[in-house]
Amino acid sequence: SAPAAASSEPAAAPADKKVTLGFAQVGAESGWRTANTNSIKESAAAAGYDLKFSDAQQKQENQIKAIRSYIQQKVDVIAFSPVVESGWDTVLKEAKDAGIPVILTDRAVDSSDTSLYETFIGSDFVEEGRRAGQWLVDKYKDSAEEINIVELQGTTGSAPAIDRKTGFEEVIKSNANLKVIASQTGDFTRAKGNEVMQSFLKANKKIDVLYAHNDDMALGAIQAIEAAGLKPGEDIIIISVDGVKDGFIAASEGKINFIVECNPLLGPQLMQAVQDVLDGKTIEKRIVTEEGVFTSEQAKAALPDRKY
Ligand code: GZL
Repeated sequence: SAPAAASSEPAAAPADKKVTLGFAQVGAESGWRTANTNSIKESAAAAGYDLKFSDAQQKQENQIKAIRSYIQQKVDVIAFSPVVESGWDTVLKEAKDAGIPVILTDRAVDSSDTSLYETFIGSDFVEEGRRAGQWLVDKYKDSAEEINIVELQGTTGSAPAIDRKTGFEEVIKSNANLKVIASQTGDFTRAKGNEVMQSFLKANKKIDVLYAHNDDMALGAIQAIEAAGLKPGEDIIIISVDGVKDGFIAASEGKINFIVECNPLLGPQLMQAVQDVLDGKTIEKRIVTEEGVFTSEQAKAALPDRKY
């Protein structure tokens, strides 16, 4: 019988294998996170990498599952933004044993074994907290009034929530009149920020300042403040962190008084780190992202140029 028709074409030489990057994202909880995800996806495409991407809906067990699936798929590099600081050693050891390098972006882990990851690319959240506190200390430096502060913390156990609180408290303790009278997590979301701010307003008759660990919680709190018949930015001074578009718009309207920028555009630095790791280069264990601060007036001026 005639042999099966062989392909007339010579077998194509396997295209040199594309770099595969497995990224386990925190979730889609905030405008910052959306901008961060977009930066990672665009940068991976620009680098010609095959990106495998997962959204953990802010649950650590989902991130761990995603990392395990990347190990099974034998990706070249794993990167992720740890939703909380603790509980990563086991899965990171599995990646190490599988010979897959890991890069941390955005948030840190508290592992004492720093051989479990190649580098951590992200902001200095303690410094962000200090910058928030310093603006408040400067604002009230000549005042003898007792200033009641309420704080909307980020996700419990996350590096930004822990560190932004630490940095803020470190600076405001220089003025005994600046008192944090209530502090609770709003989980970095607008809905929770609104809900917790409502409870703050019910429980405290005098609130002078809100310190929100991100713009989304500040924007949720603004809804609650306005629903209570108060003027955000006037009756209650608002300091926020991130600097996403909606945060800048609120600041340009005078509803947020001071924004500490937290840069989400980590994609380019991540892809460079991926390439350096694959090229066998040694890279800095810690890569700090550049970012600034903006008063309402500065936010208004900068708004047209903002990329996210
Ligand atoms: C900070 C990042 C935080 C943002 C929030 O680097 O981890 O998570 O400040 C986001 O908006 O939800």
